[in-house]
Amino acid sequence: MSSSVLLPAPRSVVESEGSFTITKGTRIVTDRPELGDYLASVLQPATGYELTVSSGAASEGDIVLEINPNIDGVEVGHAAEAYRVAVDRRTIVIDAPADAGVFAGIQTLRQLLPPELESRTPAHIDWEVSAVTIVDAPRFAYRGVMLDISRHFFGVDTIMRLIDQIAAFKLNHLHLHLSDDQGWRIEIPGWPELTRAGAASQVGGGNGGFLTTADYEQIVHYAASRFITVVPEIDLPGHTNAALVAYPELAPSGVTATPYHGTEVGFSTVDTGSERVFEFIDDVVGHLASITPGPYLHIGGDESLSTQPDDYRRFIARVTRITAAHGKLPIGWHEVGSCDELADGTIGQYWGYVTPESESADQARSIVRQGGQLVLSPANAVYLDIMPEANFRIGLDWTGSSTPLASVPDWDPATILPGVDENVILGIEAPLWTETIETATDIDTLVFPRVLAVADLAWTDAVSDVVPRVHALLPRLDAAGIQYGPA
Ligand code: TNX
Repeated sequence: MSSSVLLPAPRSVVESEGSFTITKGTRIVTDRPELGDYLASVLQPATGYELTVSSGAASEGDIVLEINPNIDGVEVGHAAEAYRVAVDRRTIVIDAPADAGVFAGIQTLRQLLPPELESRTPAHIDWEVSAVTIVDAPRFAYRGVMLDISRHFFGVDTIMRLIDQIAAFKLNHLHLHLSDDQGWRIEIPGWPELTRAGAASQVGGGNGGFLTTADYEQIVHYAASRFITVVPEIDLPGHTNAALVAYPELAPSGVTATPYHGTEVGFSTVDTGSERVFEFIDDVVGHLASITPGPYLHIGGDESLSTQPDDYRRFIARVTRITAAHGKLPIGWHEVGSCDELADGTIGQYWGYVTPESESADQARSIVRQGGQLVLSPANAVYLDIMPEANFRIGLDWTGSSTPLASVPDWDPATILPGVDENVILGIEAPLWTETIETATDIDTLVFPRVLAVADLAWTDAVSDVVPRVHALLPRLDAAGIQYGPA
């Protein structure tokens, strides 16, 4: 058997003689039943096998999943996700210091099997894995995708599908952009108009929608089962037209908001001088914090062009404190770095260009100077809503050109921002803004295959040959039924 394409590329791959074949008699042996059941569920549709998951002693013919504090062989970076996969003629053993690592190892095992594994219907082939030992760990702790469910609304099923798709490539954060000018998409107790008037429409004037608390909890729970942390965002103080439609009292005096179905930015702001606005924010942040197990809560802060700069800085200082008071680490788009009184540890999300322009790099450095880390989302490299080729049927091109697959990894996270060292870079996130995205197929088309290059860049130390490796994975995406865009 030829060696498999692995993406992200692992740290160390040592091939040896022979192979292991998964049959209907293969057992999954583990003390971690949830991980065992998960592996069985990954293998079931295409193999047709209902593999037994049991605990106790392993023997020849078994797939073993186990926690092992000492996997050695390579230096293991972010140890929580480090893992080893060892395949020989007798067994497949996936071991790791923590469950997240076992899960990552399961994703590697998937890619060691034929691409037909990803099909929903049985394929009558040999499920053979060549003998190999892989030891691996990620470069960055935060490897994310953002989905904007405000410009166009997407519900639980579409979001869970995206979770499964990205988990397969070891992405571990899903940022949900839950509010913007066009729609407020999350239920908040005590503020019913947010999801009545505020969620009634979307870009183009369609029906909109919102997540109930139960929907959100279902998403968070499903994401956790895939070792993905959900990062909720409420965009403030701009990008708030939908909230102002719902509660006119939150608007600056003299401003009357009306429902907005277009795609301009920068025209809305809450009244940053109103105590009622801070009560509102305390309720919103408090509720989101209470239903979000992950450590982060994103407060937006981008493109607040209708907020006076002094007001903006005071506002951001206070909102980061409110967020911290509810036990969450605030994240803000890099503009929050214009404030020099950020709550401790506030994280910045850099969305400037690969070659920084205007104040974007200074604002990012200000966040680092105040003790925060950065998530990197350079718009002309990893914005998934930017067209993959000129004049594409969907997507934007405000970055000045399209972003083909080859451009996605064509930058160095360690040097993109002069004066910002790798040790303050928490990770990389690829946002999908949805001004032009209306269906789950549109999501597939803009996310894939480019997100694979993001996943590789965020995990792998020495990125190389991403484009041919992505091409080699396309049969796997086909088998999974992913309607990917230009490769
Ligand atoms: C800029 S990126 C925005 C969004 C738009 C996006 C379109 C950022 C923090 N703000 O409001 O949807 O461009 O690419």
